Amino acid sequence: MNRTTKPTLGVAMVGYGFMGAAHSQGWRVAPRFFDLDAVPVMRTIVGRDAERVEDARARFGWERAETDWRRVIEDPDIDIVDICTPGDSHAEIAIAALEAGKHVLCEKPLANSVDEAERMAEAADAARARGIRSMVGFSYRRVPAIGFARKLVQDGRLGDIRQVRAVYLQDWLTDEDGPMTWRLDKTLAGSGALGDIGAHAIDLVEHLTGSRLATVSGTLETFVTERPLLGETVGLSGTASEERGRVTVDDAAWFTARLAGGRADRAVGSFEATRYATGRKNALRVELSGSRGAIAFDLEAMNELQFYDATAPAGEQGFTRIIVTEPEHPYMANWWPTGHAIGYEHAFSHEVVDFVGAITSGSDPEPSFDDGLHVQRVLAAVERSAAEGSSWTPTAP
Ligand code: SOE
Repeated sequence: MNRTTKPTLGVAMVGYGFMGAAHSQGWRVAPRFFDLDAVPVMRTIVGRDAERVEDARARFGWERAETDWRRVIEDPDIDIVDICTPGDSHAEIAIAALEAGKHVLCEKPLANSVDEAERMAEAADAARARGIRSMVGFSYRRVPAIGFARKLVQDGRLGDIRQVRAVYLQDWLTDEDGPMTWRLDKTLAGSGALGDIGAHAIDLVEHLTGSRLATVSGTLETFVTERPLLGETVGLSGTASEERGRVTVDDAAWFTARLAGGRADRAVGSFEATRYATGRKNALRVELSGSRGAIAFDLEAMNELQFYDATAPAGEQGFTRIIVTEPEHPYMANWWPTGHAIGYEHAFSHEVVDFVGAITSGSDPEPSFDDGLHVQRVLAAVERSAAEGSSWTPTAP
């Protein structure tokens, strides 16, 4: 099909912060590098501040700017609603969009509470019956090294996975005078490091192994309970104002888990999520230890995967550093010649490719809102366990 004769899908994106920038890049670039069966058209960007959203529109290349998300829900030119707002508005926007027949891509974590996530999953089920698709933006599933690792697991190259280790380490809160941002406010973010980055670690382990975290036991900690209020946003943080506010979320979360089903049935796992890991900028690390082999991944070296083949002759065993930049690796054939690396933003293009692919082929994209609901239940179980003194807490309803 010629690009100019392909059907189009009108996209509206709600939110224009860090994630709005990343998603804009995904929508813009994906149809230029991948042969999609429908071309997404960046119609409308939505944000509450008229001046800022207009600025974002011009910078990211959207056709129109709106200050009320309800306008795009009513707009017949919009087929897809992409939600990049803080978690407190996910449920309301997603449910309204699904009921209006729009496909919905929603940033992670799916919601701020299990109750909201349940209502979103119900709306997604009802919409699915009408051919409307929904997906959660756990973008790291779309890193080629993760796709490749998953294939090794599925092909049985690790055998039975007995132990998993997953950490997500950042350090942008180590400065005690760093200002409050929405990510430190429970009413906006739902939780702290646990939901913001721990959710990625949970999703990635479940995606790689096909297993579920069935019970958890955890602890949460808030090191700095008061911070200056935010002046101007800069990156993840910003400038400080004179006034101070209370931090209402965890700074760090640790938990252990027992897994069930999939390749890591009856495995045990340890998880850590923190924004106080001095010197670690964006280190999402996952290690899976199995009866036939092991893998280790670190997002700070995202084009690499470490693979240990325990079936190799004894004298030749050792972790092999595989550079995941070959056309044989997931998504890579559409980018650069062999050996040329990709970066953080590419995962958002891959997310668009997979979401549009599901819409045009009439299949269900993953992670589904049900998957997002399950992650929400794990987060809630960790919080309950921490409140009750690290007791073993089931994640099932
Ligand atoms: C901030 O901690 C953050 O931007 C997360 O919100 C994202 O999900 C992660 O991709 C990078 O870090």
